[in-house]
Amino acid sequence: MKLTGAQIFFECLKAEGVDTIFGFPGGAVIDIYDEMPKHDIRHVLVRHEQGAAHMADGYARATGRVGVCLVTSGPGATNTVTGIATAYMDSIPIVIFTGQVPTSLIGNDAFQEVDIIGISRPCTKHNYLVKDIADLARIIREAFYLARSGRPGPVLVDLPKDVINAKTEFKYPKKVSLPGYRPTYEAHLGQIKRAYAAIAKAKKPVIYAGGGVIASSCARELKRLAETLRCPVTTTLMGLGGFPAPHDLWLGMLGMHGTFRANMAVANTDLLIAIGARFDDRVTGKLDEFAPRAKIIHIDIDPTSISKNVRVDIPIVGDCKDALRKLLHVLDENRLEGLDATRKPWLEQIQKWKETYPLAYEQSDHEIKPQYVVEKLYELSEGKAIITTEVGQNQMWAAQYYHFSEPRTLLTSGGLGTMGYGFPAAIGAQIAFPDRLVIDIAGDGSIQMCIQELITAVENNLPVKVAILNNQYLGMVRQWQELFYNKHYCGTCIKAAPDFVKLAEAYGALGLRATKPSEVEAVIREAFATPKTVFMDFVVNPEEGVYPMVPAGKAMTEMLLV
Ligand SMILES: Cc1ncc(C[n+]2csc(CCOP(=O)(O)OP(=O)(O)O)c2C)c(N)n1
Repeated sequence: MKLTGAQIFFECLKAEGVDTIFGFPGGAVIDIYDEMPKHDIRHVLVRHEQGAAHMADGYARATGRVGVCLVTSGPGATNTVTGIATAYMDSIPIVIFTGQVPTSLIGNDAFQEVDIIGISRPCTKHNYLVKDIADLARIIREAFYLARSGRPGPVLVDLPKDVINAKTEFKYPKKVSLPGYRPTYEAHLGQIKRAYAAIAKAKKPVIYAGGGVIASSCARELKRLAETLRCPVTTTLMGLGGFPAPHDLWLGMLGMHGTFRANMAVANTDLLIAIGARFDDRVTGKLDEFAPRAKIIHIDIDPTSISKNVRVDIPIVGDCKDALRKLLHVLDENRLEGLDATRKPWLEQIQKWKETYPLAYEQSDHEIKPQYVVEKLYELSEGKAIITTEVGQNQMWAAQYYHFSEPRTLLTSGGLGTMGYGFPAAIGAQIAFPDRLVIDIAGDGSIQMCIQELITAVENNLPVKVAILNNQYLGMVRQWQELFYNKHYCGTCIKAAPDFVKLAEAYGALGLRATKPSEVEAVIREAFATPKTVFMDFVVNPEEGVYPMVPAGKAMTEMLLV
């Protein structure tokens, strides 16, 4: 029996095990929407297509599965671009379906026509324009395969209206054949042995882990490696949760707002073991002075990321989990004796750095410190929440003061740094895990960027909590202006703001406010106890800064500490 393109679309999604689509309709996809009620799939109607992309992304980060969104052509498609680029920079698997004008009108400046293939090319792992219904099932199969395999990423499929309405026999391809695309999963044993030899010689090793550890689900192997080697571990923002924060080998995050001891450890290490991390500038600072004394081992599934920013001595291309398992196997067979004694001076040095400059802030009893709010969120959620963040100071305080212990519990826009990401991502995560506590730690600027999704949360009865660290500034930019632009605060004061409590109420959510430190705990407790969407407006000290801070382009040892 022949099926329409719209029917085939749903059969393919079923074959891929998709249970949820985040979407927004329009003329170009109306036939897909017409077909939708006949299928057992949850559609979450967003209020802006950027929200759909971020929700699919949040769903993907929280679950490890592919997130899916569906939007119309033209403005529907362009509205997703920020969300696509966000997923691309952090290697998150999503598939974006966009409607397109009929193939006969492509290139005619037709109504709501846009070249989304051209627009999205630099920020997708791959994209497809389906020109013939005969290709539809194969392309959807490939799109999901590409999104989740190798280094994951967003894949866009553009669906012209005539293709959606055409008919053909449906057959879902069993296999994907993409000559030239063969991700290397298996780490080379010869390189693993070279890594072992370097490890055996090292006196001051450091493990630097990134988002690849989360993507390849190898947190357990990472912990075993650190413990076997008595080797301290730091992670990037994307790697938080990949190593348990309470662990005695934990250094904290490194980089621009990393801990003093993590940055000092990297500056002084003789062997840096990079695992699924990409040496981005927020981590390295001034490249010449990054880990200047270290041999570098780099494990990564993406060969193009090796020696891209920093010269690597021992490259290991492959899945992090496979590489770590092999390395652990070699270590089991060739035990390094006397490690406790060998590591002692190094671990003592690190302990000294920790004691000299611990992560700290000045407490106050009359104004709320944003760090205090994050600490309280951590304490009262017992560290068990899924945290999403917006971008800015709020994001860094969340990274510093919510001590992540499990993978996939921090969803944050690391690479692109997208304000407006956190709230829709929290919605995506809450849809995936209705019974978990999901909290968006937000700035008063960022929350306004996708605030329209409040009604999506309310409509779907999602108990998402939003903790707004309301400092009446675009705080992170204000901090740069304070430190590097002579306190010339231009364009960063956002005192003109909505009343977030009334706004929450207007949408049918609960709004709560705390203006004094003594009110913080009660607000959080009430929010957690309320099975609805809640906005918590914490009126915090407007002048608080995020420290430590390495000025952009400086060496990681040049930290400003207060
Ligand atoms: C979409 C977008 N626009 C601009 C920026 C630049 N930017 C980075 S942090 C920041 C300030 C964020 O302010 P707010 O959300 O209030 O958070 P705070 O830093 O005060 O915690 C800005 C404007 C960005 N990251 N994303």
